[in-house]
Amino acid sequence: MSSKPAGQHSGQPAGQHTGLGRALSLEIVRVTERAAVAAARLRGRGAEKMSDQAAVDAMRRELSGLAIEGTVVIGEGERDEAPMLFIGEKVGLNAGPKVDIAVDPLEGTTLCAKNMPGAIATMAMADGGTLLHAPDVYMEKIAIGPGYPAGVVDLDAPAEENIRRLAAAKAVAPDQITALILDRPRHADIIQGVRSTGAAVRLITDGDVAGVIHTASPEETGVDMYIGTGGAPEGVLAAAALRCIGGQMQCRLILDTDEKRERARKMGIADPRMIYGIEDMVKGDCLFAATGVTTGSLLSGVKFRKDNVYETETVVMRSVTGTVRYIKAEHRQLEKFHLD
Ligand code: VTB
Repeated sequence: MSSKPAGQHSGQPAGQHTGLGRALSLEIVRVTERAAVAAARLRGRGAEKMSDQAAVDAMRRELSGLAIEGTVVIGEGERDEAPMLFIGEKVGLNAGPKVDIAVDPLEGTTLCAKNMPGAIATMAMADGGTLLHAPDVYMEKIAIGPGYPAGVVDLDAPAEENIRRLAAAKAVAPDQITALILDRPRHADIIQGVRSTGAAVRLITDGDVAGVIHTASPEETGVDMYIGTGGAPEGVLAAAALRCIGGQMQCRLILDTDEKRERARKMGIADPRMIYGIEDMVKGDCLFAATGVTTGSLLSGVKFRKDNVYETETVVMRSVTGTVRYIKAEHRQLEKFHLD
């Protein structure tokens, strides 16, 4: 694992060794913007399924117009359970670079339904065949930001040990460290372990893609570590973001039944106990984008202004250069959103 964006290690001129041209980073911004606006229209309606569906439809419509030969590898589910953006679905104009696509059109459906902070529309795009095909199961995760020597934290070490190691590497006392954790009963031991060192816990109800991204800029977010078990698809998306901005991540799929192990095997996972680093989940160059649906600590949510202008905020990243852009957009041609 490295603490520098992967693309910067390649020694090749930016953008020349990958099908992921610069222009595509603006294209994927459009994709997450559309999904975010569609979902945001349904914020606070208690309508998880409807807002997710609206985001899926919008994302799919926009993806279908891109000059790519795309394959969804992280999507809404298996072909038989998801009519759209299912794993294996081909998207794009079937012209242009072969790419793998990971989508979470509405990450934090509950956050959107309850109009709570932190719902995002997100996707990653990578060179064809380079993204981990992860089944939709749980995944253990630990992530820290850039600038630390490799191996500071260890997925198999107790949480208290990881806090102490990170504090030592940061040259601060453990009580200066904050760990972000999904608020779930399954995390009681981790929360207790972190607090036993004097470190702080910040709890979130949903949204661990953004949670992991928080570790990349601890000065701004106040978050040094992400730890706990969340969805595997969200893990791959978060890994794509860290591949662009740096940091370390270790993950392991929870394949605790024969059925899950078999499903994983069919997706090409030979070792069910494997610990994945960022480069194991995202093997080549990638782009990552997320647009705020509800305002959170990473991004502002969609604003529907009185003067018929919609505002969005998107973060878009490229691994080739490690560039991170925050794009605030004002949309005036509203037909493009296909809202009723
Ligand atoms: C996380 C979180 C998601 O699912 O992955 C979580 O990032 C894990 O699942 O926003 P449980 O809710 O079953 O604990 C979400 O909360 C929803 O997809």
